[in-house]
Amino acid sequence: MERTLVIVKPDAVQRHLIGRILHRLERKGLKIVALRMRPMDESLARKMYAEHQGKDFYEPLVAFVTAGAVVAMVVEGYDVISIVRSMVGSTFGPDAAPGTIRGDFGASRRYNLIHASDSPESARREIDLWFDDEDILEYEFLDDPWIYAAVDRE
Ligand code: 3AN
Repeated sequence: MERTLVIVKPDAVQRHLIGRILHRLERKGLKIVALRMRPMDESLARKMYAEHQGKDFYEPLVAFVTAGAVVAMVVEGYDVISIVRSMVGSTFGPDAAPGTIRGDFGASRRYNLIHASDSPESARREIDLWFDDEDILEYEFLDDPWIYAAVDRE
């Protein structure tokens, strides 16, 4: 079982898309195991995007993600990192395939609605930045046995 960090970014919060994004994750069968709304303060933003420091878009990126409230969550499931990345789509809406979150809701090359961890290492690092261990819940869905077959759990 894997976990990933998802952030509904300030543009998506302002555009009333929190519910629609949560709904897509839920109807896919993924489990939200931690959820909080908060501002992304500057030091957290700089830690999140440390790998992009020095690039021309780094300062505008920090300004964008710190511009308003965000919703951060830990999402759990088998292969969840790659499943959520494929649901999110390419980095910017104009290139993202229809059917993906960015493809369906975004038209900007800066405001891109959502973040999702891109690897198990990033997921661990990013989840630790946003949540304490005791904020992450463990629970079962009654329909878990119908979301994943035995082969999915290997
Ligand atoms: P993704 O979110 O698709 O994984 P990354 O990890 O390459 O994208 O980049 C992290 C964030 O940096 C993106 N979500 C986006 O907001 C921003 N970013 C990446 N490339 C650019 C760019 N060329 N111009 C502006 N912002 C960018």
